[in-house]
Amino acid sequence: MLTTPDPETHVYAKPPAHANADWTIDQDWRSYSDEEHDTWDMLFARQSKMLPGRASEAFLKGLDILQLSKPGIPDFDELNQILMDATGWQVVAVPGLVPDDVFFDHLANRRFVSGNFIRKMSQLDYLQEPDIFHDVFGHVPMLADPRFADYMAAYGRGGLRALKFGTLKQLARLYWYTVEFGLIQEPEGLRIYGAGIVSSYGESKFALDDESPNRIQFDLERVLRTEYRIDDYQQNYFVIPSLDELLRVTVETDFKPVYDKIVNMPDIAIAEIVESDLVLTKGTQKYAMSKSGAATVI
Ligand code: HBI
Ligand code: FE
Repeated sequence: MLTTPDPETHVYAKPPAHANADWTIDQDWRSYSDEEHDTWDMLFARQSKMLPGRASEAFLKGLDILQLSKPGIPDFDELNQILMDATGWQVVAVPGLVPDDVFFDHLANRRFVSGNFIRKMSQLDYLQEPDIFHDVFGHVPMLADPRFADYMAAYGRGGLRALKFGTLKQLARLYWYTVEFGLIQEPEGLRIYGAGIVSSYGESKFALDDESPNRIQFDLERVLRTEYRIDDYQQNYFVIPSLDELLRVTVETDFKPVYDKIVNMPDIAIAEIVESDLVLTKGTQKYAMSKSGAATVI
């Protein structure tokens, strides 16, 4: 029996002893220390200060509806009362990363899994596993939007299908380039909505303002073929024109024919631009090149 997570995937082989069969655990809100609540407050203050004018309207509205500006780590029981009323979603605590099928099953049933731990003050900017700040501050505000709420549930159903088709690698890229690192074109300008961006101090500036990354119009086939990096700021961001359009090209689309079409097409490298791209900003890739020194496609 595995008692430590898989070193590659960080996932346990089966639910830890204190977890339920569906991998959920009690949030145990009362056990957070003052220092842990302070860490949340510090991160919350730092992010919420810079988000007006940067984060999408849906995200800012979600923060407000869910009353996330109340001090301290949110209590899921309270949060869920509001979230349930808004979109039928709830947040459930898990000990860390859960297996793909478990993750998708929760999403398909409108349960968003969140780590119940918070990062240490000494690691405010980088951590390998999603903590409660990333999961709740980053992801949950968008789940208060009815359109995004439908998108995420559909993603869960799509994930279960992708496991059967053997196309998880392709589908995971959709999650990456929308739910985690998506940009949206709003009437007032480009905005961030991806949880990986809105919960990151550095990337919430970089994704909108830096000259390095490419910003490319979202296209489903293109995104499903595009590799991504998990270790640093993205070199590409994909821009959706609206949440309605995201629903139209995903929830209302059968992915099977798309998978069949792209299965024999090559993957697209991280910073590569392809012929069919509608490029909104051609990036310099200066940031990525300064870090690696290696040849990078520009
Ligand atoms: N588990 N807790 C948690 N959070 C995730 O975001 C997550 C996961 N398990 C699997 C998983 N994500 C992947 O399947 C998707 O990103 C594709
Ligand atoms: Fe995430």
